[in-house]
Amino acid sequence: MALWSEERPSEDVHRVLEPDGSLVGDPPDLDDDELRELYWTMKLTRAFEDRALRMQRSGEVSIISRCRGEEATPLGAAAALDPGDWCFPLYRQRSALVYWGVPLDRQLANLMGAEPETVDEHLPFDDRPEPPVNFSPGYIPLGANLPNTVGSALADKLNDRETVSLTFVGDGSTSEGDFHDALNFAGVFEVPAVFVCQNNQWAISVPAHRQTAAETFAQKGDAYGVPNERVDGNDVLAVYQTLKDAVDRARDGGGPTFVECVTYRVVEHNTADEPSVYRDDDLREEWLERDPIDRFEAYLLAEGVLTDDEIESMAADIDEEVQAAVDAAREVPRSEPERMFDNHLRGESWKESHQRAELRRELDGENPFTDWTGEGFE
Ligand SMILES: Cc1ncc(C[n+]2csc(CCOP(=O)(O)OP(=O)(O)O)c2C)c(N)n1
Ligand SMILES: [Mg+2]
Repeated sequence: MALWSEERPSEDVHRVLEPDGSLVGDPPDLDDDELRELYWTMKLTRAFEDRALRMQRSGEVSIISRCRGEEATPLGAAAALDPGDWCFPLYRQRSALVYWGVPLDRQLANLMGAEPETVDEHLPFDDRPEPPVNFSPGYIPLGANLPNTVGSALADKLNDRETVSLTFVGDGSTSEGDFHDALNFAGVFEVPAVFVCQNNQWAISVPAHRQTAAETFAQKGDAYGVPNERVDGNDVLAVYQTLKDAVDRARDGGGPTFVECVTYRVVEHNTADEPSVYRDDDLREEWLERDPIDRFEAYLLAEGVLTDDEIESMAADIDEEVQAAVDAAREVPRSEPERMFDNHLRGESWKESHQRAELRRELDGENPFTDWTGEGFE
């Protein structure tokens, strides 16, 4: 039987902090400022995403997939990178972007439907630094990022560059062919790539135990000769520690690593999803007790790295930063709704013509459901 039955998460993971914040392993070598930065990043990411969710509910943001409750995984992984490295995120790794300084206003303008060129024009990097890690745009087609990451790593290897390419894959996306192609190629050619499986135990409505009959996702690396690890994905110190080793090894010519970070999707898949339709809340309640921010906060307070007063003043600064991003993003013009039909395949299928006609009617103030004329539908 799979290790994570639907009922209980597996405990077979590398961990530095227990869910209550007590230390169970040797912590990584990070100074107080670095620890505070990790904490700040998780808090800022959560506040930003919660605000974006509210903006989605009021119609300003079209859709968002939050990493709420999973922040430690993308963050711990991204923090292991060095300036000049490459990161290929999906749609649920916001804490990685926040850590490396991808500006919140630009991220929000993107969620609000502004096109990249418009964002560049209205929120340029003129008087602020560009992120020192190279981020690809977020990938939506599942698995497509993985061969691209291997290509990036191979290019660096062939050019004798000491840069590392790091990417993410969801538990569900390990069922894509691209995942297997990428790990196989990475293993054979020993490229400097690091693959992080953000196992949040759900692929929309499909639970992990229906996704694979393997005992762990990590062991999939064995089939390709890729060293693999399994980590508590809600323990930012354990994630960082494991990924730092993997990134350092890749940089030193040691080849790729596959790391499974076990976490849980405590929220909806995205704002078009309603999880109560396909799962009950019992397990979610348990995972809320393992929250990555609460755990890290308890540790930092106990170690004297943070005080309650500092946490309070951070919260005020975070509110201000998020509000400033909202104000700036609201100034960026949205793209024309019909732009969504551009750059699709070659030409336009009848489905797209139909949808375009429907959209036009809606923009003209008609209700496409009740005022259907059949016009534009050949
Ligand atoms: C190739 C492809 N097939 C299907 C989809 C639709 N889709 C979007 S997210 C998703 C589930 C992905 O689950 P997982 O890989 O576990 O990532 P998570 O959303 O849980 O982070 C699906 C099926 C897609 N975006 N791309
Ligand atoms: Mg998943």
